[in-house]
Amino acid sequence: MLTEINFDGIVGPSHNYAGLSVGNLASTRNFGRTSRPRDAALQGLAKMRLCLDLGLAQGWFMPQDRPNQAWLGRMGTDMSLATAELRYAAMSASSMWAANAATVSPGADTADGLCHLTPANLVTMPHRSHEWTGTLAQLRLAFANSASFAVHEPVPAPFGDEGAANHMRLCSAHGQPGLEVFVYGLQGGSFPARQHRQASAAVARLHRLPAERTILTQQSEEAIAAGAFHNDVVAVANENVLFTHEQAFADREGLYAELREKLPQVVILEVPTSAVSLADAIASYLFNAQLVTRPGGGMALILPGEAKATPSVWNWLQTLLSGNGPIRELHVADLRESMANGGGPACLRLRVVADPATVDPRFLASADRITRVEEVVRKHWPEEIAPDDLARPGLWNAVASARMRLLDALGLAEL
Ligand code: SUG
Repeated sequence: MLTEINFDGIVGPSHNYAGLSVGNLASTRNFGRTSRPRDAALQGLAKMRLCLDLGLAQGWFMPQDRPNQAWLGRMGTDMSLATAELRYAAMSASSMWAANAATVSPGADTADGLCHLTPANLVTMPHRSHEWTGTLAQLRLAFANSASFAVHEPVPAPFGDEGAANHMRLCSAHGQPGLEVFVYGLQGGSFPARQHRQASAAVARLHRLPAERTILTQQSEEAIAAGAFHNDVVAVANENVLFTHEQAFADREGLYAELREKLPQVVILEVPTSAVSLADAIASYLFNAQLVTRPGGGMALILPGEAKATPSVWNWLQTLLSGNGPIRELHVADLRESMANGGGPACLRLRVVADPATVDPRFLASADRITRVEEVVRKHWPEEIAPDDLARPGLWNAVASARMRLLDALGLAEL
């Protein structure tokens, strides 16, 4: 049966705060803090359990091999000789943010009926630019069924592609044909615009999307300049609902009109700046909630604790619930370790509409399998990583072997 499966990145054992993402305010502000990889991974797993309890289908991706020695080797260096900058990049656990793993177009949208996946090249940020090889390897395993899936290579540099974080799908129901909206950036004040228009257009072509159901729209410059380094920090879509900040898009009226014309049943829930400023939206990650449809109908928002702690946001959400609209429930997840690097609930997951029976079962989660992963994490993930630890060979080895324990537990050692 076709269903939306959320694949979360399991937080890797090298999770740390190296301040690597310019334009991502949390990453910059928390540079130098001591991280808690074990807690980070357990928080992510607890969110997956919450999603299962809500009746949703849940999958996962494995942490990547860190430090990435092969990548350093291609630059003629290694962990002992590399500059701190390269060492940090080689140790990053950033593949946890699976919304940046790939762009996904379900078979209902594509000309050949296959579900197409293109790994994001993530070329704008050095620490993320070497994720795609590990991502492609996992996509090729998880979605090896060629009667259902087509897995592409990433769009070539220099056209930056950040994957599903800059892509939204609107439809009447997950299994029905949808409108695919690609959000690119042109400018962001002093911050980089990471999603290139050419990359969005290339993914739409690779995925064989019909032009009349594909929309390319620009993210507003103010949003990027205020710290919305991806569109999914200021907007999220699910089925026929677009939940967005007033200042998310450069041409909001034009976009809304096109959506209404092409999908008359669209519901646009716009949060005005007068109720929630861009600064509060970005600090709370209100729009980085997972907006999901419960199996019995009705939508729920899975929000980070920071949304509850931000009065303007929490007040606005109470008004939303009392209004009898499509969003009926709020659930709050503690993701503070990921949030401190700018990664909320929606960053941690990649949505794939597919029949779970067509996916490699090693990438599908259940309550029991989550328990097994928690055991590995409790035993092998470092409790803390301070910035100086990143230069310690003992940590490099501990991180690589912790990951192997996880892969062994899930029968994925071939990765
Ligand atoms: O690319 N943070 C990630 C957060 C990604 C969030 N994803 C979505 N919005 N979909 C990023 O900026 C910080 C790593 C560090 O600073 O060490 C980082 O990469």
